[in-house]
Amino acid sequence: MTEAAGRDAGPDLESHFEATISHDQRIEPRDWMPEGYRSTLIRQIAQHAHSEIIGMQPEGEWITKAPSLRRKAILFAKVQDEAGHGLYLYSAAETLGADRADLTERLIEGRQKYSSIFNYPTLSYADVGVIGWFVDGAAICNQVPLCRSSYGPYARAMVRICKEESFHQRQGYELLMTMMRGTDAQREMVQDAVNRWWWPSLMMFGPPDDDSPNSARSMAWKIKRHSNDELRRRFVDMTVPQAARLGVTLPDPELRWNEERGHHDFGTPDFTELKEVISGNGPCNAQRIERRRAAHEEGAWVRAAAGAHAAKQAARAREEAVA
Ligand code: BYC
Repeated sequence: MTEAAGRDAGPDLESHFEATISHDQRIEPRDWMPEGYRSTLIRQIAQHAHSEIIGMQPEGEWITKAPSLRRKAILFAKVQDEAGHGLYLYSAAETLGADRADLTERLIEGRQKYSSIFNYPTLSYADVGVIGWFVDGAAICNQVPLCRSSYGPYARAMVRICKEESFHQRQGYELLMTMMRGTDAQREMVQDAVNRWWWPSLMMFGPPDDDSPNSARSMAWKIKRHSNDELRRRFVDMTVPQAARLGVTLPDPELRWNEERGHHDFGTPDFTELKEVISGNGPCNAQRIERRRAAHEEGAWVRAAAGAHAAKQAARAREEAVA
């Protein structure tokens, strides 16, 4: 627990916290915060960090199979960016007193979640493009408002992450545009990938608002700025014209423009499937966690070496201070 969070609240500290939130100012690690605020942030930031790290797997599988050196280099860079996002986010969680090794243990033991979307298989190279377009597109809808999240280190991490996510989305869309200009077989691959990823992408925004236990509290604290359903609607409105431009059909017979509302109407994702995937029963959950566990175990010597190096440096610094 951070020193600030551990202090007794007292009316001054609590009202200062409430005033900071209501004036749209930032809470910083040194500030007093309610324990629920701290634990909610750790939960959300850790889940987000885990999603970035697990999210390297579905696309990473295509690095060795990318069709050209250029596409390989692009995919390599994107997957590396995701590792970077995970690291910023773990650092943001550390400012709240979380321990990175403990968070990793929780992920591997299934005690902390990561995004449902990364439990679906990447069956063709078109999936790489559709992940960029849909998954990074959904991430942008969800995460741009998080740049105004009330917790400073999280909001600042989001600024950089969102810039990179925008770039990722455009690379996915450009890849798909190229495939759509290719052969019939390539166009079919793109449509097939769109069919498989559309509904899981809508599920990324979480359960519907009336079944979202954390939303009200998180929005009152301005950790979250918009509800799950609102962000899902924004994503649909943003994506439909892009699909038309690309020349693919989104697999939803209920999808149509509603003139009166000024938004698209669309079908309901299968939220029972979302619950199943979140509970560990998606198509790739076991494989994703197993691979993460193996990577963590194989990396033990690197962590030990880094720890020994840091201890040596600290000892040297102490000796120099005494001399
Ligand atoms: N998958 O009360 P709710 C990325 C959980 S990374 C799994 O609505 P909340 C990218 C939720 O945690 C994408 N779990 O929760 C990476 C809660 O469980 P607990 C990740 C989900 O927190 C690489 C329970 O269901 N993005 O974009 O208010 C390459 C009830 O839900 C999901 C973030 O993490 C789900 N889809 O709202 C490319 C963004 N949905 O913890 C791209 C930050 C819900 O109570 N996170 N759950 O046991 C958020 O904005 C919010 O945490 C969520 C959920 C909207 C995801």
